[in-house]
Amino acid sequence: MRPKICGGLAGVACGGAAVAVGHLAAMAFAREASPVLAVAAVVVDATPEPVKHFAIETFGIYDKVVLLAGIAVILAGLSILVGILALTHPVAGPAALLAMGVVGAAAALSRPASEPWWALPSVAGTAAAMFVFIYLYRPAAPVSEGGPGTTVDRRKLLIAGAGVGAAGVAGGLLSTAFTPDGGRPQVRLPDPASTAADHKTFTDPGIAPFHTPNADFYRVDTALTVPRLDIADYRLRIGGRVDNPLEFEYRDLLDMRLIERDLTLTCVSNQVGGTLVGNARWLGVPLEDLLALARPHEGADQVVGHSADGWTCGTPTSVCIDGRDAILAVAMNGEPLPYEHGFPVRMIVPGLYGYCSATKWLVELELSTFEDFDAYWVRRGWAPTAPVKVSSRIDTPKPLAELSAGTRTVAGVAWAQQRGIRGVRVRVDDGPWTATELAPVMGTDTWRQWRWQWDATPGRHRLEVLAVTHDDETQTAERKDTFPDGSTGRHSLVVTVR
Ligand SMILES: Nc1nc2c(c(=O)[nH]1)N[C@H]1C(S)=C(S)[C@@H](COP(=O)(O)O)O[C@H]1N2
Ligand SMILES: [Mo]
Repeated sequence: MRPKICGGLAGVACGGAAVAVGHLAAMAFAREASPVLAVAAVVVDATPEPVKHFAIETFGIYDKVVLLAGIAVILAGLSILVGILALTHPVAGPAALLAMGVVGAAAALSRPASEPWWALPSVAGTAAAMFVFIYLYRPAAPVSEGGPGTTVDRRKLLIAGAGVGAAGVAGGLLSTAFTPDGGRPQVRLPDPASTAADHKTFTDPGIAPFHTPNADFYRVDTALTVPRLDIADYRLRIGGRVDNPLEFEYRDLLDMRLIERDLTLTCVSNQVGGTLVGNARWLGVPLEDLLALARPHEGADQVVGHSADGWTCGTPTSVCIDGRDAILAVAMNGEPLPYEHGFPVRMIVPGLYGYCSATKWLVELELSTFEDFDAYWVRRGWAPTAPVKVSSRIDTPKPLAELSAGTRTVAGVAWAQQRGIRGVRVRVDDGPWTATELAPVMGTDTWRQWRWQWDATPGRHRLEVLAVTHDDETQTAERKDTFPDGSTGRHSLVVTVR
């Protein structure tokens, strides 16, 4: 093997040791203290809004995987360069490793929930990498190149490679095996004081089911690792501008009046025809009950939700107490909240997009004002609050599908939380609008399934849908981007009939 290749590989072994050992050490305390995850979290928070917007729209739910893969590629590239450089300038190795350690520690310490000892995993990673460096790099025989240089022994490179690989695998296995369950398997859900009515729903193939199964429910958040809170030491604080600050344990919340409701949650980043929307049956404590106990001050017009990972969300106090089913949810579709969807407690407010209403892993409600506090996405230019816009989607047929001529089902869902869907219309090739059949849904806060039997004739056809709300808003055709308060425009697609 050529010396430079050896140098590059040795660099990767040192960088890999730093990452693997740093991550492994973090497993013992707090996963968020892992140097790679902390750096990635800092990148997420520091990314300019247009880039983040692009990432969510391009990679959707895979945005985090793409980010971590990007960081891995950059790290590997730098490690190779430093590894080669260290052959002629040995001091470059320890200097780069030290810099890596400082960056990792600083990133971990900068996280909102950090503790001073969150620097330790980075220190451990750097120490391990230094050890690998000293093991691998030996001063070269003076005859070889002239100046002071180093060489890397191939046999040691193999040993170090195997060692780092094993540490990496062990870290991976350990982090899976030691992921705490937070007591979720032991949760027994109480019966609700009142439950949403059951009604007939459409089950035509291809249409979104009325209740989105938890496993299929979209996930949007800034968390690189899903927080795992433990119900044993869970506390919900209600404070800020209130007469009566409160603290609840998880059990206290389950003992309060619980209501169960079908509510459709929508992301402001959902594009026309997009999938960042889902409907679930949520069980939770009415927010008005909690706020009545805490007694907000006059003028405290914003409820700030704080997540365990430091994310924040601002909701108008008025919508939390205006009689709508705004809740702190503890269960989703009959199960304790899944970890990804905010276990043990999250907020759900019908009618507002998730970024300004749906804090997951909720640990504090702080009564504040819109004047005093900008929540996470508001600081990045999104609207201080945003009601969900009327939307409709064609689920079947799929875009560019090939169908045979005859009677074909065109179907999908439409939503306008808090106002409700009165009608859904479709048209073919800019022809006349036709009313569709609607599933019999009570209430205004869920999406409504619609379907229409189409007499499909051969050729290429464009299908288009629009919804009308109970308060008579007809969905506009005007296309508007999701930033800063949600998209508008009508979903349409082209199919070929044979
Ligand atoms: N803690 C926390 N809660 C959060 C977010 C987040 O990034 N962190 N994202 C919000 C956004 S933008 C949306 S659309 C909803 C999505 O909820 P879901 O992932 O359960 O579908 O959660 C909201 N709650
Ligand atoms: Mo969102």
